[in-house]
Amino acid sequence: MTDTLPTPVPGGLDAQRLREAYRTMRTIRAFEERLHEEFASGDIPGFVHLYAGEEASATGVCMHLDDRDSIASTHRGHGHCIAKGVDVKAMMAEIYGRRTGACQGKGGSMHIADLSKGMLGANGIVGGGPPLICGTALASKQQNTGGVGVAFFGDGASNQGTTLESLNLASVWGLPAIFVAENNGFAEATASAWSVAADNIADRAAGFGIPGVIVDGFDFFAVHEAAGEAIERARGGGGPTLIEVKFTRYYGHFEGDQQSYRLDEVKQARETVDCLKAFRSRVTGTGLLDEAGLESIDGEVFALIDAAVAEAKQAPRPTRSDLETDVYVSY
Ligand SMILES: Cc1ncc(C[n+]2csc(CCOP(=O)(O)OP(=O)(O)O)c2C)c(N)n1
Repeated sequence: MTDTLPTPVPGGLDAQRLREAYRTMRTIRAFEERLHEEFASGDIPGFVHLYAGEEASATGVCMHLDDRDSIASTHRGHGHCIAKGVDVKAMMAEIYGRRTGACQGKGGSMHIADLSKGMLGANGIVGGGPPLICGTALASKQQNTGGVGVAFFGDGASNQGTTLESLNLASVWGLPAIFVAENNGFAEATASAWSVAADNIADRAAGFGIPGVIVDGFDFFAVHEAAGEAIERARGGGGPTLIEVKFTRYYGHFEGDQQSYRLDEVKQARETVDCLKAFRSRVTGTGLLDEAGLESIDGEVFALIDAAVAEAKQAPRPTRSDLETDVYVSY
């Protein structure tokens, strides 16, 4: 297969960028599926919330971002971290609570951060991310860096005062901020159809005088296109956008959740609309990439995840004296 593409490329992406998109989504899926198995063995401390099923959102958005840009995440943050370029081995070690982890093993799954990558942190506080992004977007605007801030948050978080206040501030200050509402249908066991007072979260954008867009979260290309428009507008001084991404999460709210509140929607989604399957069929069907190339990416990703788990299990745990480091920041 050559890099000469015979058919129109979706989203204007060339073969290399398409491979990148696939690798990111595959890495997130493999990371999460492996954690699902490993968590059951009891070696991983704390809570783990998996992002499997939602890969197209983090990937489609973060492919437009660079080092000037920052993102704020949620308790379901592994996918956002991977898509923003956080080292996968450091993430795995962090989740295992090891000293080699992204935060020296002190944060765990819900607090992975890497400021050098503009990843402000996974966040255990529902609705904690949007205010952070108003801060970084204001800084980008004042310093004229061209950078944007992206807040990912769930349907549950869309009802938090912090999120609504942030939408208002971002609008009145004309901030280069993008709000990505990841509506996976549930906040813990509460259906968004019951708890969100609007047909669509994106409809709320009108109340803040900003554009609101709804996208199919299983379709990487739809997310990529909507995010591209919003980010370009924000970089050009056009202010914030609210994007609602609709999909389903493949696992429970947290690992161990019995999921008695839902039926067979996951099985159906995996079979019919899965983002990786849809991506594969779109790019191979049009002759842009071939199956062999995608399978070799799969192999590389699985080897990376194997190595990440093996190294994390071998790595030392933080010591008692580590409790006293990284408490204060020196400027
Ligand atoms: C301020 C706050 N309230 C409640 C919780 C408990 N809690 C953790 S996750 C969660 C549900 C969040 O749902 P959503 O925002 O839709 O994200 P999802 O889990 O679906 O990705 C809740 C209520 C919390 N962590 N923080």
